[in-house]
Order: sequence, then structure tokens, then C-alpha cells
Amino acid sequence: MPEQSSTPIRADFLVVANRLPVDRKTGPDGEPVWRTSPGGLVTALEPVMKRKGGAWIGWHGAPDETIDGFEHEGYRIVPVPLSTQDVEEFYEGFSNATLWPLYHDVVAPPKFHREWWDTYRDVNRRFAQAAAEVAADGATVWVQDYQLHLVPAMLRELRPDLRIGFFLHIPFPPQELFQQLPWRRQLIEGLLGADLIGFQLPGGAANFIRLAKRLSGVKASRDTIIAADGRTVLARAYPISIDADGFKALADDPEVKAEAAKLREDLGNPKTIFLGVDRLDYTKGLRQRIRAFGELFRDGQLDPNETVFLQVATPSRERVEEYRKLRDDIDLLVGRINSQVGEIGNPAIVYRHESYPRTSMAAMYSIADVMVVTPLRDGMNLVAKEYVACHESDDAALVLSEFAGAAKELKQAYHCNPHDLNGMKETILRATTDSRAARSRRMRALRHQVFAHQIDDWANDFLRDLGA
Ligand code: ADQ
Repeated sequence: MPEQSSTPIRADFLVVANRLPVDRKTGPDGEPVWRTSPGGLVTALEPVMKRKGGAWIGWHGAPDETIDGFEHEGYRIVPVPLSTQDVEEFYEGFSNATLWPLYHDVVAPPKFHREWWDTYRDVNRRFAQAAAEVAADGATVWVQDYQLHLVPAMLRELRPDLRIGFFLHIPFPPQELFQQLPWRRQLIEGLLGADLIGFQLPGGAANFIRLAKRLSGVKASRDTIIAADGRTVLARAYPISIDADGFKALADDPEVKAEAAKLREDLGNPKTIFLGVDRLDYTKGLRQRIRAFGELFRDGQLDPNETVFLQVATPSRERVEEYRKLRDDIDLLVGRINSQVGEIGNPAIVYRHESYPRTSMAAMYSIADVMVVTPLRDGMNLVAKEYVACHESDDAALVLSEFAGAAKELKQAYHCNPHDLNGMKETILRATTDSRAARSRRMRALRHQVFAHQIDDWANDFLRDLGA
């Protein structure tokens, strides 16, 4: 059982995120145990947490349940309870059916509901209050992502002594789109409560500064904003990355290599394996990608006897309508293509709608000859970087949408526009048939980039600028 504590805890470093970095599992004795959730953010921040006596504030994932705080791996876990209505209106509603589509180029129409906004504000206030109670004098607080836009200003009001940082993991839209939001000024002012606001790309920071000037009337010069209360607020880009060394070590592990060999065999030892890996999300360009492969197979430009397209998709946000529709569309599309090309027991597209452990992900990356990442819009896209870190051979290629944040760093990928089906098909073919020398040159450059900027550089750069 987690170690409970009744004495108030005061932490010098806090992370505030929608979800806690732990998942509840059942231990061997049938009792619940908390395990660290896999993911780059946790990997990057755990050392800082331990060093500084940190606390992580977030939801534990079960609605209508209140849990006491506990120690985990040398830092404090502070659960914030959410009711079923909070989950529907704050999380599924305002976060994932209003802000998510609005911030991703409205590729699905955002929904604006006043009740969702009210709940979003209430839940943000509860997160801010939880942080205010736990933070030591002058502590550093790092707020994560679009679910908690209002926390910086709410927290500053409660605790003006804190250093407050905010990082947005998704794109920050241009004003033509952002202006649609009925609560646009409140969101901007929520963020202006921070000392440092981080974005994936300089374009996001520039969009934010332009909107802050327009909606809040603040003055700004380059990346420095003077808030209404005279404080200086910095808005800068910190492109997120992965634990590339950790991924490479996984891919080199003999058990992972054995899993990779078995997977290749299960796929029928094809000459070429194409791979897609995504959360099942309409921003990831899955419909377009699968359609492109369908045409390439049907038109004989790819031979299903020697080629497999393996697509895995993690189930995601399944109670939100757009996601349910997407799931049905993809099932239908894959079924239709496989009924027309390939053979019984030897499908052209192998599609799995499930989540895999990191070891299996590393095995998949290591056998894929061409990785295909085609989001319509993406803040960064870690999958592209994970592939580069795990794939050992230079005789490989990454096809990458120019609308992924990662395209700015991974310049040597084969870039494509996922809205242009013919263009995407040509790029996929080119990535497959280019000379070995050309592909190797690109892979080496990509590897250099991914290993030179890892997740702890991202966290350290941000925390240095925050003055932590
Ligand atoms: P996501 O939209 O979730 O992240 P991405 O950056 O690609 O997108 O991260 C997905 C993660 O899920 C990867 O680590 C990947 O390994 C994992 N994953 C995907 N499919 C999986 C499967 N079937 N089984 C197991 N794991 C799977 C948001 C933003 C991104 C930004 C990140 C980090 O939308 O743009 O890069 O945050 O800031």
C-alpha cells in the first residue's frame, strides 16, 4: 500500500498536469499498487522531483473517487478528484472537443458550450488550489498543457511568491482561429499568470504574443511581455524530445530483438515493412494515410506479396463522438482495402487497435523499413523521433508530414503534405526506392539530430529559463 501521511507536505518543485504519472494496477497479493506510467515527461522529470523533494498534482483516472496523497519513488503524489460530470465537461468536453480541435487547425469542428466552460474554470481552480496548498515558499511550479490553461493566473493570485512555468504540448493557433473562442481573453490571461510560457515551435510563441497584445492590451518586445501588473512574462519555444538513449537501449535488448524477429516472421517476412504508430486521433492523418496505401496496392505500385503496411493505433478518447466515428471509419477502410488486395491469411494492411508496451514499440520500430507519420497538424510528434532512435540500420526512411512540429528539426525526413494524396503517394514511393546512399545520408542526419537533443535537455532548458 502507498505510504500515507497526515502531515502537510511542502514541496519546492511541483508539476501540475491533468493526469498523475502513476497507474493503478493489482499487485500479486490482490492489493492495488501504483506503477509509474511509461512516458517521456515522467522519465525527464523524475530525477528533478527526487532531487528537489517534488510533488506531482493530477487526476488519478477514476471518476467520483477521492484518494489520499502518497509517496512514490521519492516524491509526493497529490491526487485531484474529478466527478463523472467533470470528466464529461472539463476533459471530454472543453479540453478535447473545444480546445483540441480549435488548436489543431479546426480539422474537426470545435464545439462551444457554456456549461463546459464553467466546469473547465471550476476544475482549473481546484488544481490551482491543490498546488497552492502543497507549494513551499518561493517554490517552482510547472503547469502542463491545454487542460490547465487557467491555472497559472489562478495560482498567482493565491500564491504570488511562486515561480510559475507553463508548457503547451499542442500547437498554439493563429489569431484567425483562436478568435472564434468565446472565452479567448480569459484563456490568454490565464497563461499570462506564468513567468515563462513554453511552446513547441517559435510560431506558437509568436501567435500567443500577437494575441496577448490584441486581447489583453499588453506590451511586448520579441519574446518578452510586460503583464498588466508589471511582471515580465517570457514566451519561447522549447521543442520537446524523447529519451533517445533509453529507446536505443531497449531496441538493443536481446529480448526485444527476439520479439522483433518473431514479429517479422509473423508478418510473413516481407521485403518491405511500412509502419504507422499513432494515438487513434483525427489529427494524425490516418484516413489519408490508409487511403494512400490502398491506392498504391490497388494500382500495383506496391506489391502486397512482398510488402506489408503495419498500422497500430492506441485507443484514445473513446467517449468523444469524433473519435468513435474515426474508429469506425478506419475499421471500414482497412476492411475494404484488405478485401480487394492481398490474400487470405496474408493481408496487405495489418491493423491493430491496441496499446503496446514500450518493448513491443521498440521491436516494431526496429523492423520497419519505412516509417510513415502523416498528421494534419501535430505539436511535435514523438513517434517520428522514437523511430529514428530505435532503428539501427541506415537503410531505412522516415516519411513525415510537414504539419508536424517535428518536421522543423527532422529536415532530412521525406516531407509530405497529407492533404495531397498523390503527393503523399509519390513521397512514400520515393522513400522506398531511393538509392541506399541517399537513404543512409538522411537517416544519419536524423539520428544525429535526435541524439543531440533529448528529453532532459528540453526539461533542463525550460527550468533554467524559469530560474528554477
Ligand atoms: P500525442 O498526440 O499523444 O502527444 P506523440 O507525440 O506522437 O502524440 O506521442 C504519442 C506517444 O504514444 C508516443 O510516445 C508513442 O510511443 C505512444 N504510442 C502511440 N501508439 C501507441 C501504441 N499503439 N501503443 C503504445 N504506445 C503508443 C502530444 C502532442 C504531440 C507532442 C506530445 C509531447 O499531440 O504533438 O509531441 O504531446 O509533447
